[in-house]
Amino acid sequence: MGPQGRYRPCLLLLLLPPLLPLPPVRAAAAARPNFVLVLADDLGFGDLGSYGHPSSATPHLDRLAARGLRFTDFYSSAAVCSPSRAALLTGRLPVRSGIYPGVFGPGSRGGLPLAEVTLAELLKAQGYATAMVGKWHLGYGNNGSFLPVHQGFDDFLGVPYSHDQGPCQNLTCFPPDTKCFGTCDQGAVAVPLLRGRGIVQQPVSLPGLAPLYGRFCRDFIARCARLRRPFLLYYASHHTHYPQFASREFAGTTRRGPFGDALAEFDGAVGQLLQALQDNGLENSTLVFVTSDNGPSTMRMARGGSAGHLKCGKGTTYEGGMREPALAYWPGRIAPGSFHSGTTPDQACHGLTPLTPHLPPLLFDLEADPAENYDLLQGRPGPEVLQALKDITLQKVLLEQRLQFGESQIGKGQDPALQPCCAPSCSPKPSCCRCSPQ
Ligand code: CSN
Ligand code: MG
Repeated sequence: MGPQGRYRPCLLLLLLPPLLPLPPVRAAAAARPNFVLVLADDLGFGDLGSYGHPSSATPHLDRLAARGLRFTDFYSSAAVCSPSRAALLTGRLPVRSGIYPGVFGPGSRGGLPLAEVTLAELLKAQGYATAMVGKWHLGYGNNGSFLPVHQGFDDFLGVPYSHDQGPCQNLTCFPPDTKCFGTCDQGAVAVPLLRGRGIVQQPVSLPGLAPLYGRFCRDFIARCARLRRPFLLYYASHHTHYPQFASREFAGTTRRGPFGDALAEFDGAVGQLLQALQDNGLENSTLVFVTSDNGPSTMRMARGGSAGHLKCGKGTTYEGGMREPALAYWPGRIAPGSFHSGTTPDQACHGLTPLTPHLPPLLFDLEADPAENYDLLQGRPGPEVLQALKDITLQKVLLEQRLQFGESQIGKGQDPALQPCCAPSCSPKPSCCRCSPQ
């Protein structure tokens, strides 16, 4: 169906173990499985080898797909980052928690309200160890008051928002010395790397991130295994958001250029996570779930990803903006090889085309026309199409009557003084907020 009024499966429900009779020993182990939730950034439906991309090299993800469950119509809850992530962690529609319109910036006053119950808080209450690495993008607040450590995560190593939300023109994105493409946001402080609530690098060394995250995750998994503690590990990669970057190990190694190198580093990181699970004997007691926050940035052309045959991408509610690659892997629980069914930019999502609200909505038959090329309401729609439109419109009205909008957190606006700064009293800001890595 069309851009508005869609109902999406809640990831929380998917995370519940299927109710199968199990022998007693395995039942005990599976009673509190570990969860590794891997979220890519702006990765498109058509970017992985296992989703049909002809030149991507994604062997680790493709192995997950072959040995696990590959979703063919899994949806994110929003076409951009912050609202999608809010929904992923709370199971609630983004408008309920106030994560609209758009995304958080470096000095945003708002954040995911602390009263929201996150997946991490739920599992922590069940005795789980919880950790997050990577991109948060649910608010920084006053001195980090909205960070993951206030939302149920015991530990956090990562970046509070997108890595293009600070100047990047002199940063190295691909070692040894290829600079980042473009200038990113020059009016903001340099993008920091945080541990807990503290700033450990500003600017962050982008090529150093995946190796740092890898070490953090290996240590965390090994520690949980040693303590026999079930865990939630949320790995929110910066790949494949612009500007693309990768460590020395992946720079210049692929057939898809900068995008391909970043994607390869993401794939390699997933491979390392699986290796760590295997090394600690946890593969059969861990659900690994991989998806993306929203569709590819088609405005960046070859430096953004690909939605495959789906229409448009990030920032739009066409299929390319919200239908995501998604893989679930749990040996012994999920049968291998299962799938869940199901580039030039299109004019409708060209950078110069203004975003268009559609009222009445567009109506597509996504089984017959997943590319959303043929609006069923154009021409002379038959009675069953008109009835479908009526039903959907009614459902939308009913939903909106029940739906309580949270106060807009992003609408609270920005205060430059709230931007994270490793030298809080320095001047002039934002350029003085720079400290060497410790
Ligand atoms: S997003 O990308 O954070 O992955 O959604 O880096 O919508 O204005 C989106 N935006 C900066 C971004 C700005 C981003 C916006
Ligand atoms: Mg994103």
